[in-house]
Amino acid sequence: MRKSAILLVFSFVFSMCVAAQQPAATPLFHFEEVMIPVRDGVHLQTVILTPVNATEPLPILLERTPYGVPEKAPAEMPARWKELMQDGYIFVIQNLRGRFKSEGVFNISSQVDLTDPKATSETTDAYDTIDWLVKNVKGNNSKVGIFGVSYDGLTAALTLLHPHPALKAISEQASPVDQWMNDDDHRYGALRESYDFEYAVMEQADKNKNTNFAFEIYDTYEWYLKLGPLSNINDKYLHGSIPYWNLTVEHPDYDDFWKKEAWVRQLHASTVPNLNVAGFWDQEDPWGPWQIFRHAEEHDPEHTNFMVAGPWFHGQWQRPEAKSIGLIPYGGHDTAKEFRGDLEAPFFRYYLHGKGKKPTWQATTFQSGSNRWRTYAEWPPKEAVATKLYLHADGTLSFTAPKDGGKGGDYREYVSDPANPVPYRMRPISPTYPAGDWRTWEVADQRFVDNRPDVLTFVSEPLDHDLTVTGQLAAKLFASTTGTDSDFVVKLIDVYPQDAQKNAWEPEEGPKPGQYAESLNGYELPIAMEVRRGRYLQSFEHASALPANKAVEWNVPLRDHDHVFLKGHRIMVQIQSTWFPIIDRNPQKFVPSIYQAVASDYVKATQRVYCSAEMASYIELPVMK
Ligand code: PG9
Repeated sequence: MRKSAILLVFSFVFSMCVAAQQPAATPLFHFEEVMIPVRDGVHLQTVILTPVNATEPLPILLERTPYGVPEKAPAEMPARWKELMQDGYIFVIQNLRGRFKSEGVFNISSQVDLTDPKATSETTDAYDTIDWLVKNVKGNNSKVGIFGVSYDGLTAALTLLHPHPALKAISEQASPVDQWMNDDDHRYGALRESYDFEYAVMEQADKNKNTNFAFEIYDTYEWYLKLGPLSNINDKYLHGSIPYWNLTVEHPDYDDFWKKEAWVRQLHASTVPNLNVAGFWDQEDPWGPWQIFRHAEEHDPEHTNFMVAGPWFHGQWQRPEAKSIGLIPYGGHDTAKEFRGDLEAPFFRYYLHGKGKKPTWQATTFQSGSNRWRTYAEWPPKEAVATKLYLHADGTLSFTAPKDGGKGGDYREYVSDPANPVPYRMRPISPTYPAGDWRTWEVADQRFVDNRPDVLTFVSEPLDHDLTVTGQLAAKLFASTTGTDSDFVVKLIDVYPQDAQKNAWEPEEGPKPGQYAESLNGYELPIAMEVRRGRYLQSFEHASALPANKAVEWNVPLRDHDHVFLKGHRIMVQIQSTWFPIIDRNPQKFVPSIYQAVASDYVKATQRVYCSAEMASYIELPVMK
């Protein structure tokens, strides 16, 4: 396998390392690199950036990353620090154990055992690092904050389990919490094939760099299809060389390994003030921050647990600007600058500088559709009423329950063929990280699958008023399969009117290739999408076969959202049984472990979704009154 370094993968981390094109007149930071010792004698490579113009002791803002620390001080202020630097911080960035010059072994799975005094983890490494920093960094005010996005958010969040007394504020942003249940690697046990495999290679193929797997075919849809059964990943390519992939394969079910990895199960209180941040269209970790928020809510007498969410892709709020996602504009707002200036900086100012005011809200969102910031005294807001949007057999959607003998019969059906799976985004599907199209796939116009016979579409009449949906969404299906295992994918979609973008037909500068295809007219914007895997409907711990040809109930959680379906828009639901290669193909025949399935196990199945009075299928929407 050819390995090549990726330079721009996590640009929110690296922008500060490499952004400088023109040297500033005076340096902004003193740069120091140290090796910080932790309890088992391992030393962690750490960079300390102290503002040259500091006039008083400053708090430390720590970031712990597997992706590499800066090699020199930034010559220009990184965009993501600008708002923070109005208050002044000493920035400290550390490579996790086993990455780059940090000693020890890197584990992608974050197991934390606080009962074993000898065990080390990202929780203990952070604790020991903070202890060292407050004692050794010149000019610090003995207060530390920790923050970061994604893996860096995870390492921030893990400090909640045993915070150092000097740790006064955390902002975990897009942290995963349980990689079997959701986020990067699985969805309720269904493997996120392309992500899990490509990420494990990226972080474990070479300690000293981030490695892109060298696909010999550009369209990874074709590559994964040709790959065949999952066992071929090790047999043909990795040969057991990537520990995290081996662990994934060895633990198909929700066993003790994954339960220990699910660190959030140990969190039952708000232990340190924490600003949780989530993206509604986060293509990697949309779920974890909400779980951290909910677990900390179990005991939060001081009200120090906060939630911020917006219509962002993974980490978009830390980009230099965020005025749109894909083709969807944010109504003139630069939501990244507004997030940092009005939410993140004041949060750290209050807890680390002792200035300003504590947030009065529990949740703040940038609501999509209406494009405005909203604050909520509690989440989910009490005003939201669970409302059922029913699927009808004639392909319509409405708030009226189906009646017996309704138009179109009792069900709709399609044939799901693992040899011809539905792509999760328009082909060609480039390798996950190197190209930018991965970031915005969750807002891709779903018209690209409209004509497939294995995708069911249900659509409402145009709305006669705005419909605001705030809180947790879910789908409940009655569905059957002729197979003995199966997946159901549910997509809730906001369909724009045909004249949404009035000038799209006559662009001022003249039509460009592809321009009409990119119009918002009739756009099918996914609001929520999720998959459930039949073998785990009864139990996550013990996979079991589905009864063939029998309708069973499928609960498909669709996460937290805050969206306004505008007047004139229509609501659509799409249902399908493959979503490839983001989700591996279900053989549709029950086998004890899909990692051991052979090619002949992958069979066609006929899927039925029921829409009768007895077996009504619906989406549950938290509608704001
Ligand atoms: N989503 C990535 C990740 C986080 C934590 C564990 C594994 C992967 C990331 O962007 O860092």
